[in-house]
Amino acid sequence: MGKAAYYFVISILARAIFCQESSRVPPEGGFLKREYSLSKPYSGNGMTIPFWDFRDNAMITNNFISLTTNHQGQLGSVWSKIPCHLRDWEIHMQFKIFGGGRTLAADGLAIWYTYSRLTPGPVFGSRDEFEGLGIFLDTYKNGDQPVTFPQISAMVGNGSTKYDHMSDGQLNSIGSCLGSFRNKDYDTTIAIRYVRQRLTIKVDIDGQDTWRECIDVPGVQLPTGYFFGVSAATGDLADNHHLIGFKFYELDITRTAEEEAEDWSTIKPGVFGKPPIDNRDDSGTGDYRNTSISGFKLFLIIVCALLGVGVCVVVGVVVFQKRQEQNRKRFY
Ligand SMILES: *[C@@H]1O[C@H](CO)[C@@H](O)[C@H](O)[C@H]1NC(C)=O
Ligand SMILES: [Ca+2]
Repeated sequence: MGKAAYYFVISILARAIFCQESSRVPPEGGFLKREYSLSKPYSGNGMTIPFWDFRDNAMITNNFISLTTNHQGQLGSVWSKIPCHLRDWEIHMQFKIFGGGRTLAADGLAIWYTYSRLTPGPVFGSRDEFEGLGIFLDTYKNGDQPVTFPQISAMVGNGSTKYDHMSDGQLNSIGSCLGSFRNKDYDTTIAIRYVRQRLTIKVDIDGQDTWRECIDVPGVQLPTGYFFGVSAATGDLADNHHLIGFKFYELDITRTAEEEAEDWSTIKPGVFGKPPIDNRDDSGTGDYRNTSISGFKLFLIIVCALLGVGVCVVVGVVVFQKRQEQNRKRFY
């Protein structure tokens, strides 16, 4: 068996034993919705993409959507045409951000779920004072926080709060983590899960094919009826910002009849009892700090490990017995 195949098998076994979720599979109970998704090939029918609009420097090629190229002062965006009326969803977005600068690059990419769409502006190529959710893959450190970059952060805007460039969004952030997603020669993917008003952001940026948690915030209020968008911008420094795929999954969540009857289209975007959650590692070692493992997760991991060991023991016993039987047969 080749080395690569060997590692592949080991990684599958490790995932099975520790119950890790592969980043390549759809979320459990997820149903892909084409009207909010983007997948290659893109240029099958000329310069349009079904269900999406794009503008400014955004360019469609066969295998990706280029939001900006590695040139100064660019911005580009794509926006879903149909407002989303689903309450629970998960998005897996595959992207590629790369350029000549090893560490110096700008500005980054944003993923939006907002009231307005197709409005260019200063926040990663899109408008400020937005209403809804913005998730920022920020590659340039404007502020002087003692941390390394790139950074992933999230903000819920109410239509009048501004994105604070001087603190790289920290002022109004609901969570952030560090993650080096630039200049990778493997796939980089981000997952955004919104279930029962809990926002969870996970990333697969290490080429491991597994998710790592970045942000997890309960009480995030987002109305239905907003639009999805992805935008990017360059400044004095530049980078290529490529969107490879955007898979939107509707999640089937059981609710009481009462909950079903609630009107979610009129909710004001905001976060309950918002303590800004800082998920970064300020000591600067490594570029990523996973959230500490919760008691329940630890319990699950132990159960899974025990199950894995149990399976091995059972297989071992069966093999041993078979051997014994064969030996016995040989002796008679
Ligand atoms: C939005 O939030 C800011 C800061 O919390 C507040 O000052 C402002 O009045 C809010 N605006 C709206 C329209 O709710
Ligand atoms: Ca920045």
